[in-house]
Amino acid sequence: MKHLPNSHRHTYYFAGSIRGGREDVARYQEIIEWLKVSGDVLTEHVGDYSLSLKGQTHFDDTFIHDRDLSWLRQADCVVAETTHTSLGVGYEIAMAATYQIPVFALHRPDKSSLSAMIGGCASVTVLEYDEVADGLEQLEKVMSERLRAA
Ligand code: 6IA
Repeated sequence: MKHLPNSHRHTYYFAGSIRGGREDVARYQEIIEWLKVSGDVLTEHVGDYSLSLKGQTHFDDTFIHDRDLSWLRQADCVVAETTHTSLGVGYEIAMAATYQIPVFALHRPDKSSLSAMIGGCASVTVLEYDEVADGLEQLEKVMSERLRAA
């Protein structure tokens, strides 16, 4: 698997389901590990197995919301795994569109249908995939075209 050139490190915001359900956490972790080679991932906890549905209870929701949005504003792009439906991920994608931050949505069409509000959003590039390696290959291609080196 190729990685983006290391000359410029990007800042990524990874979005994946938490309270929506943690079934895809292993996949989130693989994507995050790949992203970390070419940049900083502000939301590494999304791929953390130990962040269970009852996890991180020492932060209240207002804190989580405000912290995550301030991270989102710092990101060069959002990479979202959208297969497992999550209100929080949908909200993050909408906010990224508002801030004009590009969104790359990895989606497995054989598992779920992507909302038209995401698929039809001009800020979102949908990458349909099945195996993680294939998704990352598409991501690598589209990110090197779309993210300019500083
Ligand atoms: O609606 P969801 O929970 O599935 O939303 C998931 C998305 O919202 C992720 O992409 C995260 O960036 C963000 N998010 C939601 N909850 C949290 C969280 N703690 N910590 C960090 N980011 C979050 C939730 C704790 C809870 C499990 C008790």
